[in-house]
Amino acid sequence: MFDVLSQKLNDVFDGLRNRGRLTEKDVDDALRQVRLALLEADVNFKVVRDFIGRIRERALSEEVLRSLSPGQQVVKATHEEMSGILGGGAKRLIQMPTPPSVVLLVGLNGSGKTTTAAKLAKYLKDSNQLPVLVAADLQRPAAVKQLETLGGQVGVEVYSDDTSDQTVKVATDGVKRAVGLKAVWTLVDTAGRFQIDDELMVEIEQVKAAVSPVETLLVVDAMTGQDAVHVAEEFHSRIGITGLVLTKLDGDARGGAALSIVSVTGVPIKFIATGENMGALEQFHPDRLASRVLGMGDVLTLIEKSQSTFDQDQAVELEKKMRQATFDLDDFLGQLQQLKKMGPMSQVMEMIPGLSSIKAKLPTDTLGDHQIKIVEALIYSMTLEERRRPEIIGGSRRRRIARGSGTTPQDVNQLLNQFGQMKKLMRQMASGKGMKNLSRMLR
Ligand SMILES: Nc1nc2c(ncn2[C@@H]2O[C@H](COP(=O)(O)OP(=O)(O)OP(=O)(O)O)[C@@H](O)[C@H]2O)c(=O)[nH]1
Ligand SMILES: [Mg+2]
Repeated sequence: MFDVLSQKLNDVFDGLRNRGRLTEKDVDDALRQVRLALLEADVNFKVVRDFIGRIRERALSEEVLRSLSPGQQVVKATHEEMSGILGGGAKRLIQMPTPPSVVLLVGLNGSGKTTTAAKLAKYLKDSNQLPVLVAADLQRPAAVKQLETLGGQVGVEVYSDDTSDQTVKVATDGVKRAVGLKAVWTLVDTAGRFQIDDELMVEIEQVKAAVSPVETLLVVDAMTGQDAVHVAEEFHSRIGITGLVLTKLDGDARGGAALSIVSVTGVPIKFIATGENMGALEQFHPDRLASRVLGMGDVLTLIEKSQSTFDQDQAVELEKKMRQATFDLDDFLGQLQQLKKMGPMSQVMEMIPGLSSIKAKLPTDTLGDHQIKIVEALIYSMTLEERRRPEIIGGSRRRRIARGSGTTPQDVNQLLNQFGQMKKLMRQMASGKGMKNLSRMLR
């Protein structure tokens, strides 16, 4: 997410951080580069102008210039200002005192409404708030089927009515169904259009009047850059939206939409979507996104993701094995599979402080998904006995494993060596000498 922008800002700030003192010229040179990087990322020019102005003022204050680490202070000011233009604190979904709260999903064709509706259903269901999905897109013949399939995947009921061609009726019946099921949320998926047209707006207005949604979420494709900002302005002035969902931030979106849309429309981003799978929806936290863009990592989201994917009992069991140094290749395989569930490695790495800038410098796919696949293939080609006691793997077993996994005996060796080192480290950690060795390794 925002790779190019993030890389450029990191380069500018690395230059600043390393300086003991800053002059007005240093600040202006750095801000000129920040300004260019933002404009190249397709951020609205007015937003950039105000943003740079505010950072300049803060950076040139006595307080910053005379501090011990002026470079750090400028980075801090940039982080705060960036969180600010992204909307400040996180904005949760508004909920009605009497359920079900209705959420209407609107947006242009292909922006990701149907996918987002299903992801949101999963998100709410996972936090124990029963949702019902309503298939109110009667324009595209396959739309109802698509929502039913996705609803099936996430285990949420989908209300549809193939006898009706009245969007308003389907939506209101859907809400009734949710009442009957004592659901907490009703998520209404609506039809998209290729561009904003009157017919679309009138239909949404009618549905809105009929079901009184507490939230009208506009789903926008972040890849469309500045256009996304215009679309949001139009929708907002016509029907009034309460929140935004930015989708496809995993693609090569330059980030401009995210960084301009809140300032321009005054509507908060509530969720961001970073992939096609049903888990790829996050509540939006402006400060965390600013950290990611500025290469400071996003530890909080990483922890939340790992908490939702890692099984607590399994973690306790693993810790015991590590302490007793009985952790074997089979356990290792299990760990890798859990890690994979958190999303593509490139996204996971972005959230680790310091790694996002290293990532850009690594040859593609070191530590990546491809690497994990090779390790998996190697372990799958081993017998259970070999996974438990890798020391029995000699020359002929090594050749067999390499053949079975489409790798070379050297790859087998490499894995065994790395695993051996890892075990040694675990044993040392268990005996208390670990931290010293670990810090030596990391140096
Ligand atoms: N990479 C990526 N793809 C996404 C994301 N969200 C949606 N998509 C894909 O975008 C395409 C369109 O998504 P839909 O959910 O069908 O979009 P829609 O707005 O409902 O489309 P219409 O109903 O035709 O207007 C699908 O192929 C989705 O898988 C995302 O966050 N990342
Ligand atoms: Mg759709």
